[in-house]
Amino acid sequence: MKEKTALITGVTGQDGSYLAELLLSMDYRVVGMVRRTSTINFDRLRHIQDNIEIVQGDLLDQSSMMDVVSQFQPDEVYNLAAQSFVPTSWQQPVLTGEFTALGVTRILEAIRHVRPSARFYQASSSEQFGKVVEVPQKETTPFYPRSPYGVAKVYGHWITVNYRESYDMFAVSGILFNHESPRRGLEFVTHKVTHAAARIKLGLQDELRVGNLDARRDWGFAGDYVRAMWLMLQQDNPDDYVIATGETHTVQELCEIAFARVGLDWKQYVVIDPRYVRPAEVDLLIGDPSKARSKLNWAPAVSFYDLVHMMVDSDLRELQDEIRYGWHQPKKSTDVMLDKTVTGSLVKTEPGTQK
Ligand code: NAP
Ligand code: G4F
Repeated sequence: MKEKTALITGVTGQDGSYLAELLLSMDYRVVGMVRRTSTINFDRLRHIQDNIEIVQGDLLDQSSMMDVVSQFQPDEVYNLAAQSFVPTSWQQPVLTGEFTALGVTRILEAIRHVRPSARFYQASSSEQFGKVVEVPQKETTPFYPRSPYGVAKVYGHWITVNYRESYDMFAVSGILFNHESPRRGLEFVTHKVTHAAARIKLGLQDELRVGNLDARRDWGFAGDYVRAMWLMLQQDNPDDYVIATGETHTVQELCEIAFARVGLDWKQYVVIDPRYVRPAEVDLLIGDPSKARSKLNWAPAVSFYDLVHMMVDSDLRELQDEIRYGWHQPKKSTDVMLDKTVTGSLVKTEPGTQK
């Protein structure tokens, strides 16, 4: 008999898979909530799929949330499910609000009515800081979101605080800065760049089209960040924490390191494509993780440089396997597929001259 049961929404995502691994290693009973899809999307869970229990549910559907919580009576609930890609939030702002904002209230309501003793983790985001009013950003920095996604996450954050204060629930928000891994979706800039560098090295692609090379992010490794989620639920009192490395890097630096890893000069391959420039940009994110360091005893183990190398190496290995085993169409990202439909002029970058 396992001592604790954890319910993870968004278990098929990047963080869900790392968190499930971590909890299994600590002998939890792990229940993953998945929504119905027309094809199976358990790629990130393949190595642990026999050790977790899967249940169907959807953040859009209140009764499914109630049923899942009632059936499994979890001790800990990690709400990682969301529409998590910022550009999509301008194309689908209402759906983003339904998943990423109201979805949080639905799961909090399910816990309040069915299992009020469960400890709840909400996946808040550094996107909430948006057009930053303080550098570095910490727990007390005011929010100024810059996308429908950021706005939805601010709602999710405050509804979590509100349920904690209104109903005395153990509900916390982790304000996590960008975290990446070889399991990151291919549309996010880190994986887009490392995958393209590997594809170009192998002759599968000629160029990489990106948006704003000057944007700065505080990038860490997802495996380190899920440990912080778990630590937040083990404290005596519920509280919110910034999780970050405390370092910031530009998208251009990301390109330099990734292409250098495969022996290429990024300037020869990277093209600025206005289609990837956002209607409102978050220019600079850098977190101050002091509170997490002192109260949770948490610190990241993987540096930005090692993270980029880890991702490039993994992409190269995977693509080489795909070629070796005769998959004549190695994996392409959505962006590479979409690039075919681009119209309008494209500008080759000159370092330092991009917008
Ligand atoms: P991800 O890879 O995009 O995973 C999102 C997960 O949510 C997937 O499992 C997805 O299921 C699920 N989902 C989406 N809509 C759903 C719905 N209506 N009902 C049930 N499940 C649904 O995201 P991630 O990078 O792991 O991030 C995890 C969470 O942390 C997200 O809430 C994200 O917004 C937040 N966050 C991420 C970062 C970061 O840098 N990674 C930073 C701060 C906060 P499918 O597989 O079916 O699509
Ligand atoms: O990798 P990104 O798409 O991540 P973004 O927008 O920072 O959001 C991620 O981190 C958040 C935490 O801060 C999460 F809450 C959220 O769910 C998600 O995981 O873009 C990073 C930066 C942006 O400034 C973007 O404008 O890279 C810039 N960028 C430049 N060219 C690009 C591209 N981003 C993408 N996705 N694709 C490009 O071609």
